[in-house]
Amino acid sequence: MEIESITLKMIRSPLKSPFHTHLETVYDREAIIVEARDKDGRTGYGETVPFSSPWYTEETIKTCYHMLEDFLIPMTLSGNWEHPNELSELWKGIRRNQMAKSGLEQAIWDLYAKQKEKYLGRLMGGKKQYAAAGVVIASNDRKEALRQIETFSAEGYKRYKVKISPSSDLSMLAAIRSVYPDLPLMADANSAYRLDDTVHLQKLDSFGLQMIEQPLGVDDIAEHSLLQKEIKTPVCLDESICSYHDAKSAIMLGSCQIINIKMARVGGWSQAVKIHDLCVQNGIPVWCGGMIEFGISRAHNVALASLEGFSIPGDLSSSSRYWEEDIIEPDITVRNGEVKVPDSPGIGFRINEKRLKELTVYRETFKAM
Ligand code: OSB
Ligand code: MG
Repeated sequence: MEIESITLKMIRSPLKSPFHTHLETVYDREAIIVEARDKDGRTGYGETVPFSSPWYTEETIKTCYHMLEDFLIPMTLSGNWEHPNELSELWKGIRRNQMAKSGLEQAIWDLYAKQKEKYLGRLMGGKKQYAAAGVVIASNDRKEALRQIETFSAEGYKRYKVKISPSSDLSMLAAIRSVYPDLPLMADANSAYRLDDTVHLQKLDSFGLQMIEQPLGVDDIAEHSLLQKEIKTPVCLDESICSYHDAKSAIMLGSCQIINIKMARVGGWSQAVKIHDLCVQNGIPVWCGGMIEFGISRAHNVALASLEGFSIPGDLSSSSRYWEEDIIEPDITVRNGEVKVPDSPGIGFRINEKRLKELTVYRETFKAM
């Protein structure tokens, strides 16, 4: 594959409302849009989605920019490769830095799919016409959380995820269950508990949660296996799964019953699909996790969620959940709890160039020699 140039656009936008977790409250979002162009002027788009500070993973917008500018882009423009499938191998000398790799790999896959005139999701083996959508309630205020559930239920979301921590979990879940006894509900702990909290976590079994996401350490696999044996609620791993090897270890040890696949956290499309296939072989249902991202990343997620193993609704909320105006057209919209999977070439959405330009604070183009 020949790539003429790669452009990085740093974008910034406030969220419509603050996103609260026990680790951080996010008010503004930055991202690096990656544009890969071929000699015929076709452009593929990717989105690099770390946060501005390293509270969720170790990567940040600046570390990603550094990795892209100084290593990944020069290697890709000068490297000897034919197919986007070979990028993981080309980049294997660069340890981790999954989110930086993911944004660039996405742009190249989108370009490749556009060259082949195929929808990217289909090219990756996706067959679904609709992807089931869930939404995240991220407020520490119980009244506000209930208000959000009521607002979002107009779109018929098929799964509601609430952020929890030891100080607020029981009161928050009891408040939600008293109003919505049958709501498809799950809880995301973002690593707020220790194995010593097992007795406390057993109390959450009575809330009929679909799962508890990442209760223990961000890089733990072994202790989750011990915890899963003591609680009835299925454990789902998020932060702990950064590679195929992590997923394999978690499955071997029985550390979880469900895996959240975030393309950005595992280094892009090829790794995400490999983990998906492993989970399907082992009977582990997966769902597509979100990163409070802009539309380009969400479009890649919709394509990923069109694969058969994504049998649980993902973090695929509508553009209007976070943004006054998104950078893609049309918006991502959720109807009756589903996003229609597009079928036009590449990511299947156009770019809202005017909005993208408004949000761009810095841009740089790298050309092949
Ligand atoms: O743990 O899944 C998480 C957002 C930022 C960082 C971590 C997480 C999240 C979410 C997804 O919960 C929210 C979304 O994109 O809708
Ligand atoms: Mg999570």
